[in-house]
Amino acid sequence: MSPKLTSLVASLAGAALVAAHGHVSHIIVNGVYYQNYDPTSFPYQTSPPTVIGWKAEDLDNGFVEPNSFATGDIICHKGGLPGGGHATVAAGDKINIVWTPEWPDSHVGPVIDYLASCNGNCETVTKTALNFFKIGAEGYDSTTGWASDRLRANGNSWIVQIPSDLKAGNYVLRHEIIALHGGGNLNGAQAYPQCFNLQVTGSGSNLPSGTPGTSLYTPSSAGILFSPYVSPIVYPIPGPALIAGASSVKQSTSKVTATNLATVPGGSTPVTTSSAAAVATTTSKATSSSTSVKTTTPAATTTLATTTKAATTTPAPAVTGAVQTKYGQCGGSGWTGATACGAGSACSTVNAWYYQCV
Ligand SMILES: [Cu+2]
Repeated sequence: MSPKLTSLVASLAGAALVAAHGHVSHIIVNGVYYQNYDPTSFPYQTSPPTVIGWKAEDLDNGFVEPNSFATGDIICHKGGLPGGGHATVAAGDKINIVWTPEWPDSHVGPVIDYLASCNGNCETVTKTALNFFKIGAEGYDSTTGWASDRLRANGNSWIVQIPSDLKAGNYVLRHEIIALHGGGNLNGAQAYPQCFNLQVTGSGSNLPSGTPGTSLYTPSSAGILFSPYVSPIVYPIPGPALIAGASSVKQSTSKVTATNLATVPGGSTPVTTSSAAAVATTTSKATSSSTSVKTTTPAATTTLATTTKAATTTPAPAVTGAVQTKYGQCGGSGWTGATACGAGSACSTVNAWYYQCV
């Protein structure tokens, strides 16, 4: 191609490398809302809430690059550390995973879900000891497009189902979008892994074997080194095979009827707030007719947690006065984090969803 076109492509690729987009805001299990770790605001808080989501150092809502796929960062995002609590779900339950801010339509790619047994409490697990098995994977469909398109169309959220025959125990749910807009180049794909601690109940006995997070993908894996701009699109979803018996889940959204805090190991029943308050905190669309949301209220709604953290936590608004670091996000649709940039950088509009300190 001409030198001019080459430099245009190079600058577009450069923009794609720094433009980064999103994290999971919360999950909904049988109508109950659980807040996730917010990488863009919790680091600025002196005592952030205890949540089921793993702590991660993606202040810029960023991604893990393929050159890091053999490092611990790919397991549960950059600098990932276990969440301080967990949510309880039953085998067979569907979990609605809700992303924010709005996932950009340019960031096309697969949506993949894994579980890994913690062999004990997930809150204290060593992430490199986790072996992940794939319970859901969607890539490209010639009729409906990319899984990321379907996620966007589904209220920016995704439904995953816990296998109904899964052995009871503690598991890390690893949910991931891989954005392929730069995937035609080596190290151009972007992985956005998000992890949550779950206590799964039930009478099943299935515990599939798994793969360490650092062995899921390489920079040149089929489906990682992949251009989404070449027709026809025949996309191989990367990573290990789906477990036996995994079924595709019809996407839908979930209505929030209550909010729970994370349960800490050995802890008491978490606080359940009133339905009205819970509904006010979510942007989820109403339940579609195909969703089977149990209407039972979580047990012991009047029992307050005895931990002091539980008593003082509320979903945190953006910290006013927070200053974003260079190359971090400073605005865009849905953005609730810092809008000021530190000395030496200024907030620049990349697109409607993403302003960046440059
Ligand atoms: Cu991005």
